[in-house]
Amino acid sequence: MTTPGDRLDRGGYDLCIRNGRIVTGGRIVEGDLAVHDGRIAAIGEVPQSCAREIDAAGRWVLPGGIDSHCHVEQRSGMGMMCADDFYSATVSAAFGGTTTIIPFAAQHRGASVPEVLADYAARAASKAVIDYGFHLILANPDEATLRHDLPQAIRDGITSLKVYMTYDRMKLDDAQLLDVLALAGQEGALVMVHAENHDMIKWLAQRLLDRGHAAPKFHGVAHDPLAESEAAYRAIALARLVDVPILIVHVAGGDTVEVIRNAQTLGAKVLAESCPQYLFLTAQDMDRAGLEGAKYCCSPPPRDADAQEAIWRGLIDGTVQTYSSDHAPYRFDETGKLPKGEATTFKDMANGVPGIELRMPLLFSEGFLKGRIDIHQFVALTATNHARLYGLAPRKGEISLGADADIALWNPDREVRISAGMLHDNAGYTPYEGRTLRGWPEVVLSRGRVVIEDGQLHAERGSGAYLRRAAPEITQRDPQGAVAGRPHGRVLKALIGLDAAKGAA
Ligand code: DUC
Ligand code: ZN
Ligand code: ZN
Repeated sequence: MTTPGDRLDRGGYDLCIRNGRIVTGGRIVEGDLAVHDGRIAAIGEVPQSCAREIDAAGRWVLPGGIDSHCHVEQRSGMGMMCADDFYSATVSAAFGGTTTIIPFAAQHRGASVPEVLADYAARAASKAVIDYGFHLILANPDEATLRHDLPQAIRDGITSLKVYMTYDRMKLDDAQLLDVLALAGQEGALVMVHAENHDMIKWLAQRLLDRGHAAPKFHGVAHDPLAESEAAYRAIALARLVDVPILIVHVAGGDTVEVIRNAQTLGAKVLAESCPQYLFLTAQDMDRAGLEGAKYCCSPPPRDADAQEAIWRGLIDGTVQTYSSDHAPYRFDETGKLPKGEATTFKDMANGVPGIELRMPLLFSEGFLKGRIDIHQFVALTATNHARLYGLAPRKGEISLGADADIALWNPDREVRISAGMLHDNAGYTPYEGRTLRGWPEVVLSRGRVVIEDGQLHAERGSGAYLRRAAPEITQRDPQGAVAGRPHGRVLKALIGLDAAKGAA
């Protein structure tokens, strides 16, 4: 039980949140929380008065969310620029209860990793209003990158990378994936994989287009669930071959959840992420009049009600550890969804949906308040697990003494009818238009600063801080150096020279 003694500092505090329902360390504490110098300084009873007091009666006091998958000021694999910059994306995130984002610094072929990282760092520093780190998207794992640039980036705190198994401009073949995985294993980075079988999609898409099936709904047909589950299985096999953890991003299909669960049962270090679009949208949403369905096209695409149930089960039983937005905002015009106007086919349009602001409200309303998950699962899926997996714990993602005071006060009774006009991103539409959600993050703190209150932003452009991340916990090597579930793994690793990897026993 937290007592009045649970505090870092007995002096006057900068801010106190009073009478809230605080979720901390797997418990619910009814009481107060004090903030000092941007950090959580006391939890429980706070008898002192504070420079600023906030009454949280009837409110849940939760860690601010961490969105570990969002695309900001990024050119996509298809070459299109997304609609949000680091200002609009972080403002939108904060209004939705998120206080940390980890977007991507995206390498395209021909660009060097240091150039890419410097470019994203400069753009974010002058605009972000909440804290942020970066994953690196790696499209060109050549010798120089693998030997020098990538290890340097990882040591500089970019401790996770995303690789693609599809998209002509981004895709790595299996040998390249093995190179990246082996290097990540040596350096203690986590590899995130966009798992879709490129040739299956390309082959299906061409046959569909040849027959005149060009409408947005055919995006869902071309990106068959088997393309996803086959690639996930293959990515996991590649990762197991070199005994390196892997995280499958944006899991959409029920078969893919099953593939991941089976691998985990075998002892493989496989992690997974899913997103609102796979819980709250289906393929039917892409089947709307004209090109309207393009607003719901992302990759992998939303599937059906059975797949939604499978994703819920995966989130509930721990097969899927993180719930991210995969915010990929493209406007419904020639810059994104409609590059060829009325003649745009499903193959031409940018893939992605906006969701950075509604990610948490959707899960709070439809997951927590409707009883599918409890409040601790909500916190783990939206914040704590992201911090642990991406090297930000215990500073971020939890309410604990000494952690950054990144906090959201949720009013569980407030009903909000969703419309694009109330949101703060630049997509210009929302796939969740017209839905009514219950529960809303009314006050949001970032490092103790009140950044959202009374529906207003109170943070300066550029006041967010860059987060140099530690190694993800999962990438710490198994002390036995064995490949989980594969007894001959040690012999193989000795033969291929991976047993001498840094950090191995
Ligand atoms: N992959 C993503 O991660 N986001 C949007 C589209 C895509 O292909
Ligand atoms: Zn992806
Ligand atoms: Zn994405």
